[in-house]
Amino acid sequence: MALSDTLDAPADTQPRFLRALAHETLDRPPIWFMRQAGRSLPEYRQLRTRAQDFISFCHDPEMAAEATLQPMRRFPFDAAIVFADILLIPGALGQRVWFEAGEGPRLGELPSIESMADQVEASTERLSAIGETIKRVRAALEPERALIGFAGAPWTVATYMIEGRGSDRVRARTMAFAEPEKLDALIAVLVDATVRYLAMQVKAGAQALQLFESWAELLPEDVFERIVTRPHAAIVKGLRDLGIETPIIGFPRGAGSLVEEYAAGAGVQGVGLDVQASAAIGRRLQKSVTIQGALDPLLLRAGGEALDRRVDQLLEQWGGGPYIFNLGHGVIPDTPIEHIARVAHRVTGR
Ligand code: 1CP
Repeated sequence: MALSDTLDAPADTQPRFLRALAHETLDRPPIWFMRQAGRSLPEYRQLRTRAQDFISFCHDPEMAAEATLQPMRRFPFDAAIVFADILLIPGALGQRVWFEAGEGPRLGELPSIESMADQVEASTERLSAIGETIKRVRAALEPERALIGFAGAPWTVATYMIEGRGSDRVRARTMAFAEPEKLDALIAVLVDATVRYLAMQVKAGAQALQLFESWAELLPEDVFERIVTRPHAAIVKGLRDLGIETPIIGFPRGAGSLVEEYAAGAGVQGVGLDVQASAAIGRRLQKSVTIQGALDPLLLRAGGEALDRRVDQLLEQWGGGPYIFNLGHGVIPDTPIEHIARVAHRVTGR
């Protein structure tokens, strides 16, 4: 093929998912689900028994690539998300991280900011297995399906580092007021580590990136601006300064009406909406960004006619603009697989 053919290649040979992120309105939106890998799939639970623990699973490219691909074999999703976890960065910065069976993540004592700042460069090296996973998945995935890399957003990752576990985040939110300099310094280290980690993922083959800000709720406007919007903008700028033009989705879950300020300030191309986002707020955002969301995972689990009606409603209310069909949070572990397949079929016709 002549080079001119490549240059003239029509934009619609791009994966549907990337076209939507480039702010195109399509005949049907692309679809993927947060937490689509693992959890609800029996083949995942089977694979999981082979790993010593969850963290080792994430650092094993063969197993992690398999877990990434499992939902792609079952469902007509337009994008895969690399199998990893937002808590790998704290581990790579020298904080102990482990998972208590049946309970969730646990983190050891928070290292000093200085010691973590010293380990930023090494942290990316310690996460190189995730790059290897990305290479394997990209080689195995059909070209019309995109591969998403991700990281936890600094504030959300900081909440786990400060609290030592999943929690109501009262200590972390108190720190935002009582020790703002300390929290800002921790977030600055995380911004730096995250830029390098995401750049490594892009180099390995990630075609889009998502920042999971799972705990953007309950923050006053000025604090939200300081610890959510600004660090996201710093990550976007850090990547752009490295010459990386990969589209980025920010998902500030629980931001409520502040999602509009977020979309205006973070510099992201896509904004993930949670289950509470109104049709109107989504339509306003679509003028400047691609929106993603926002089916309730509980409704996905419940199924039935109410699920079909809500899928149709989402397609109707947002399908006329740049839109990626997704959940408003992750797939719940005991969600019937038939419900996932049913929604994917309703959206894609496949
Ligand atoms: O034993 C197991 O199988 C562990 C379950 C599990 C899985 C499959 C955890 C533990 N993490 C993951 C993978 C994971 N985590 C992915 C992979 C790709 C996919 O989406 O399919 C992703 C994107 C994440 C991101 C993640 N981890 C978030 C952000 C999204 C969200 O759900 O809000 C968060 C908050 C975590 C922390 C975490 N990891 C695991 C658990 C149980 C938790 C939540 C802890 C809590 O309740 O606070």
